[in-house]
Amino acid sequence: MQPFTLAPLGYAVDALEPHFDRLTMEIHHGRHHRAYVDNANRALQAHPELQALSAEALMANLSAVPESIRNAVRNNVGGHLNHALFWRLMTPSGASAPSGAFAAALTDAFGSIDAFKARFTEAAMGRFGSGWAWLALKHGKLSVMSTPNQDTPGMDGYVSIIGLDVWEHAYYLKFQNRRADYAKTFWSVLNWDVAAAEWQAARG
Ligand code: MN3
Repeated sequence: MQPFTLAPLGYAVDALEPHFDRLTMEIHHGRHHRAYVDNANRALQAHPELQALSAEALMANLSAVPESIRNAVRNNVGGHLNHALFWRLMTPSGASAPSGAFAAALTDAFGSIDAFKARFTEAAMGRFGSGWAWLALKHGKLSVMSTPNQDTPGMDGYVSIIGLDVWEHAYYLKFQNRRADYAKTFWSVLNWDVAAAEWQAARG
């Protein structure tokens, strides 16, 4: 709940080396994510009536947020939510491939795990400019999508399961303009146990 706080990564900043580098993780978590948290709290400071709401609830009903702070909430509460999931998804040493019911659900929805990965990568590459690629769930159905900026799948009633940040700040230091290499490397750091747990939780 509010005020929003920046949770520690839960693992060392260099834990995802050699795939995702230490400096990018330091700056991305410690500065970019912190800025979303600070800006979200600042925007909501003068609106006690909104302070009982979770980040998810705010994003799901932005039209209830006063216009004067709506964009700040959209960008910064969205940024906070998206990044909080992203760090969790990359927790080191989990499963490197999906299994069980989650693997079956992915195969049902996309034909195969490889086909799912190809669709997800396509979403990451197809997002022009800054945004996110997603695996998301709505009414029990898995979909791949992308969102611009810090928009969340939750704005359209979806629950985020797997998200990949495709802002340049997420990859430029190590990969420069090579978003495709970055997106491919994501599969080396994704913890499929966490993704499966997100899917289970989203199914309720
Ligand atoms: Mn980011």
